[in-house]
Amino acid sequence: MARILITSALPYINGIKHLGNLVGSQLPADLYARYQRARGHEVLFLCATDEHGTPAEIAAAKAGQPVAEYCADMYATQSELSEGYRLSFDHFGRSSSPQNQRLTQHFAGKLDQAGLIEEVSERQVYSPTDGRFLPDRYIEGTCPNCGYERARGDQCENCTIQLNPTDLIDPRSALSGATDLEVRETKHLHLRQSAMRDRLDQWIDSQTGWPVLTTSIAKKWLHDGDGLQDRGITRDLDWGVPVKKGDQDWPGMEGKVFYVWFDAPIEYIACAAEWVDAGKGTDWERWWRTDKGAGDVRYVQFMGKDNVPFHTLSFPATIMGSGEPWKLVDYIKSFNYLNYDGGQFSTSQGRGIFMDQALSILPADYWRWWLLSHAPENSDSEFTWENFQASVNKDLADVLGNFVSRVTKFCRSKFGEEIPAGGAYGPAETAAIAELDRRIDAYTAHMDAIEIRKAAAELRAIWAVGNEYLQAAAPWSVHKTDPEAAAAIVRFALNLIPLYAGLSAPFIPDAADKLAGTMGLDAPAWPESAEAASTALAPGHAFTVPDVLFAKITDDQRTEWEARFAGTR
Ligand code: B3M
Ligand code: ZN
Repeated sequence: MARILITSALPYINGIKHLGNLVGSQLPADLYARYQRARGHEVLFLCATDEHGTPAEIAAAKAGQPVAEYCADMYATQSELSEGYRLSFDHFGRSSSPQNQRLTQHFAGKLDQAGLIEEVSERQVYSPTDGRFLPDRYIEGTCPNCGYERARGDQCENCTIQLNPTDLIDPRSALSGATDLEVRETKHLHLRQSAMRDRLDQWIDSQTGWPVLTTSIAKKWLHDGDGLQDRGITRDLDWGVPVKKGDQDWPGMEGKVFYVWFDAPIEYIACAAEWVDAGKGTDWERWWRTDKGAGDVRYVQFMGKDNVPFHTLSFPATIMGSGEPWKLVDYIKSFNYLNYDGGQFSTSQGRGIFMDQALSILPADYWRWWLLSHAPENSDSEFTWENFQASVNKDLADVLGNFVSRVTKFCRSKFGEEIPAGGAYGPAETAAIAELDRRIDAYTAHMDAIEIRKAAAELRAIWAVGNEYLQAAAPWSVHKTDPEAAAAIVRFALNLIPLYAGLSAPFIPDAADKLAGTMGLDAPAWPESAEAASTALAPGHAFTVPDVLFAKITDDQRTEWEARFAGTR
């Protein structure tokens, strides 16, 4: 039995995530966690909300709530949605937790002791009216390039030019409208990543089998231009982890917090501590400290491509730089983007379909199946309603659903609701078993390699074997002349249902539970082999005919949803 630590990139707190976010990290991480648990391995699967930074402050201000209250509410919403999609986190934590605060300050102290932190003086815009320094996007003014009056200190939304706050004409505070802004000197901490460049380079070179997408992004940041830059890890904000070295104050850093990208990955570790403090586990260091048992842990991370630099360079720099034996990631699975109907999903523009909306029209399995079987692994992929309808109707309803319905109903009508006896299996069953075993091997190999689309295609093919077998064996005709032979066919086909439940559970957990329940079993279980599965349910074993497993999506529904989700939220 192996031990596998799995983390998904932490969803940002500033609103409900769209399906592109879901398929880029949390959903594939869940697939992998469910699969590895099913194979009997010990898994710790962690995720959390990423709660600090300017976007959280802005979202709270928009909602008219204090930021802590906003985050607590949004955390509750996101937790509920995670459950709705059956994301099987062992713990869903919060980066604003006391555990993360302590660990973040601990890492900063260690990095400082190692000489990897530099205090740098910067000139920044200060607003006496607001009593604070203003981050770039809190400053508004007229764009020097196009004259747009609501340009932000980092960029003009109208003409897209990149700006510095001091470029703006008539700058004012976006918080209060105050115009008495001044430029003041302020100190910030920089992490000397450049000093760790060689170590990071060697570490990345020593990793074998990482996806090209992951390695190419990491290498680009290491070697392009001036190479790996030192980076500011503090901000002048109220909301965040206060800057301290361990539990000591940091002179000159009063009132400042760590940059959100400094504390967010540390939450992967803190989340394990939260898991223990919530009474769900007993020893988190066993997963995170190589000197305390984590030496044999395999750590796998899931994320969208935009997050790769932070996970291949910044977070490893924090870990290595601490000089302490924390566990480094072993494999990073990264994703391209999912587009929506000819454009991009956009949180800020409310474009696309969001997690709550999707669940309000169809059960989680429909979305899980489509998203995972179209995961943007090797290139961006696109959600269209037509494709979604076709894949739900074909794969789920026609192939899997129809097989189950046909065989259970036929059995009920001819032999009653129990596995019929009948004669021995013959060449048709032997051939089906051989094909299934070959395909199960391929499926398993793809799942081990986290090749999600290939795994989904193989699973679909495994379902199709049942359909094709049934079609060719035609128990409904055979029954007219040879009921014994028909009974054997039905016995074989019914035995495929628990096999399908076990293999499908990582993709479509609710349907898998239902299939297992239908066949009188407690839960889906990973099959030993198709051969063993084919005789697992003995004659006389009772089952029930399930009601519709997957309802087809009608053209009317498709058109209605297409229109409903075409605009902005
Ligand atoms: N919160 C992803 C994002 O919202 C970011 C991931 C943090 S992982 C430590 O874009
Ligand atoms: Zn402009």
